Amino acid sequence: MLESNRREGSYTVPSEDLYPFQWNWDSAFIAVGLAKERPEKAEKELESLVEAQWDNGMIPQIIFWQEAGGYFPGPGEWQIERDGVKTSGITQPPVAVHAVTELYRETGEESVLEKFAGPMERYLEWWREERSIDDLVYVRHPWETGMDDSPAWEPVMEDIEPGSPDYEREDLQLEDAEDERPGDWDYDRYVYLLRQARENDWDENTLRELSPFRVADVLTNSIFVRACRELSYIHRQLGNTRKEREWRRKAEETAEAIRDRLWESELRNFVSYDFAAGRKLRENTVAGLASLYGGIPDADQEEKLLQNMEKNFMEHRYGCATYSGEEQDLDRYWRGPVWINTNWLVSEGLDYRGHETKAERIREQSIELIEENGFSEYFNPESAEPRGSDRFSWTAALYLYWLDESYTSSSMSTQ
Ligand code: 9WN
Repeated sequence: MLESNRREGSYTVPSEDLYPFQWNWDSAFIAVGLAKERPEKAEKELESLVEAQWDNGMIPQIIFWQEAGGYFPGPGEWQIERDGVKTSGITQPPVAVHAVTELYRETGEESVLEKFAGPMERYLEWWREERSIDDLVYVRHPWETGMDDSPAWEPVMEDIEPGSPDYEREDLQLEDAEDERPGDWDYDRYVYLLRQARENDWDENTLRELSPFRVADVLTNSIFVRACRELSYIHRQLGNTRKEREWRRKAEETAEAIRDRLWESELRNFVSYDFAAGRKLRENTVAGLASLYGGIPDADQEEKLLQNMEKNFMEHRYGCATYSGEEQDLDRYWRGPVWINTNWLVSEGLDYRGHETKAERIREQSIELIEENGFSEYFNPESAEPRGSDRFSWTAALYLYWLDESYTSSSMSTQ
């Protein structure tokens, strides 16, 4: 399946029917999954991501290498072409840095580190320079979080008056899309934010003041911290002691900001912060559990986070649900279903912090879900029924990662 989703021998589309281009964090998860068995393909996957990096260091969310129908918003809507490459004008969480170290650990090839150290450093610098406020990184579109219709974004989206933008969705052609995909209410606002940024030439200085969506997403921040740690590890391997220390310090600065400012004791979870309105977005989502992946929580927070996880996210037949709360809908996108990439982040995080049994349970449940129901985009946690696209690349790639019997957590080397 991964072979048939690969294009031009270099990158893999998330799925043929729904997402016919290259996506940023999808490629990173795919490279993680391919690193052991097909390292040369994992390397190509990352090379094509880096080839589309903007001059300012941003790696785009979508790269339109080839024309393809069936997806909105396509290149015509974004209207961006740089050095002959068409892309979207936003990014996604920087999982790619970890994919590089994963590939290095599997191959032992120092050339991998030499090739990617520069682009990954420029990417993380971009986050720090263009997208951070007081040590927290922020996103300016729900698509940048990867968890597009998370109930956490609702208060921010409610404050947006999108008018009646003219556009046509393409995703509704998928069977049952109305029950599974985000609604038109969300799409009107997605399009509004896209067009506002386009009208302002994607200028981060302007958008930092103007965009109504400026959110320190806890998932992106946790992944950013982990990425800084992985970059520090890259520098250590390359003998750059000064940079090794510098990136470890940067990781710690953001980790501390998350601990101090994003903890929500009533929920026993970390939450996101809305810079535009100056408020916490108090929803209990898997994004907060992924703080484990960044090694964020202090001992007390970690104990409470694990209690919350057991009670509210592992209560179904299959864990982890992506959301627990009033808006829960076990069939709809990021509002409850199990997703394999967030399961990977949480299980890696649990391993990282020494909770191997809990990590193993998530892996086993994920493998069972996939073996019984296919490589779906997401799954209903109770009925296990497949949802979304049914040939979804990161589901297959992370399955390969887990299947490998010699599986060992990669996380220890970065501590
Ligand atoms: C917008 C590609 C992407 C994932 C995201 C997932 C979904 C896109 C969409 O698909 O988002 O980026 O159109 O719904 O939410 O996490 O990267 O698989």
